[in-house]
Amino acid sequence: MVDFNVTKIREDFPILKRTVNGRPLVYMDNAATSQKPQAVIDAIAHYYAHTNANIHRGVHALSQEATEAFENARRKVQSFFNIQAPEEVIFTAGTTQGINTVAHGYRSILDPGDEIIVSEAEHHANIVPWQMLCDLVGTSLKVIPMTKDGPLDQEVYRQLLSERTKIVVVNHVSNALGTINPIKDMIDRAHKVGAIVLIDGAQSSSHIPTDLRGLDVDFYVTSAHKMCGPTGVGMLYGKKHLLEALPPYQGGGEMIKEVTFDATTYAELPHKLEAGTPNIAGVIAFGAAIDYLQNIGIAAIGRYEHELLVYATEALKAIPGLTIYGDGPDKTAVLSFNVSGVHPYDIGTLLDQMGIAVRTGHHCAQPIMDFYQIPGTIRASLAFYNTKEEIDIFINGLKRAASMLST
Ligand code: C6P
Repeated sequence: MVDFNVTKIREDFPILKRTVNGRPLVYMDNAATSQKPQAVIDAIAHYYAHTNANIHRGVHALSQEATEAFENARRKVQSFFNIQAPEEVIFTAGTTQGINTVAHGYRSILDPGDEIIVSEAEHHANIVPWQMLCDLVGTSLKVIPMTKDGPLDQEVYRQLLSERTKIVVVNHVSNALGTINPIKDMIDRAHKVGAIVLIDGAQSSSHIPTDLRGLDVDFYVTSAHKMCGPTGVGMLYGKKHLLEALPPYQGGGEMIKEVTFDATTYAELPHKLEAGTPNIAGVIAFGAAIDYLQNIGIAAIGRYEHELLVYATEALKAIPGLTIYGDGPDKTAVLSFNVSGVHPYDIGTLLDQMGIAVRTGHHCAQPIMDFYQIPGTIRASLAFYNTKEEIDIFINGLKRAASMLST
């Protein structure tokens, strides 16, 4: 194994000490949400115990301290993703809200006949908002198909791109399969026809170093809770001129310059797109999560998780009747599979009785399931605090579950 002190890292996560159904917890549902280190839990408690006040509003000390902590988190996100200016970081409730903010804004920017390209391997959060936009505006959705082991068909992508293409939306990593898309190349190609690109980074931002300036991407969205941060917080990055042109998704407090009954003018970025009181404690804890991840290093995390992936893949392939979906060469540590003749839900339930947490079903990515003509899969998604020993427990548990269900 690479030099990675997983024993020490595990001590940072209180939940990993608990038992489930009388067994030590083996948590392999990290693509759904990651666990939280003590530093993140402490950041939330510290905020409410010492700093709680509304931000950007008060002259009093608490409000100023809370504002400073909140804006400090924005600078941490900016630096983590190599973003040019702090006002290009918009705090949201998560990836879903980030995508909806952009899709809603483009209602008044696109024209009927314009085209939006999505991929067949998207999470529903990166399909439905664009369908809603198309229904309203009369734009059409073009779909990049998948190939057998998960990668998108880049040849078809090239053919779909034209001067009618206005937006390309694609994930960096598929949540259901773990497939890593060649986003730099896809962004460059889209730019050649004058289209803008939104990348869904929900499944990549804590596994792959992400340099948004280097990628030259137009919009990028992710969720804090996939990055050891709290739920209900996320970030939308946009190039400044694109965010400035984007009509606000929500109206309300703090996003205005002046309100009269004749007309309202909007505040400068980022406030224009952050209506209402935000999740202040959550954003501050997102900053703590970024500090935590940066301290370990995303590149080191990626290398360690890749070793876990190789180890687990080899063990899974030795199980008779087991099919792995998305077994391509470029992937994160997500293992999506089925055991012949057994329903994924039944396996998931038996694994849970052994203290092993995996996700079963369509993973909010039904087009991927349709592609493979299956109702769902069992998905084990690993993180940097998982171990080879846990993989052994999972594989043994899986073999037991499969034999119990097939007799
Ligand atoms: N995927 C999973 O188990 P939110 O819920 O807004 O934080 O993230 C939505 C989302 C968008 N895009 C991708 C690629 C995602 O993986 C997710 C969330 C979880 O796969 C929960 S459905």
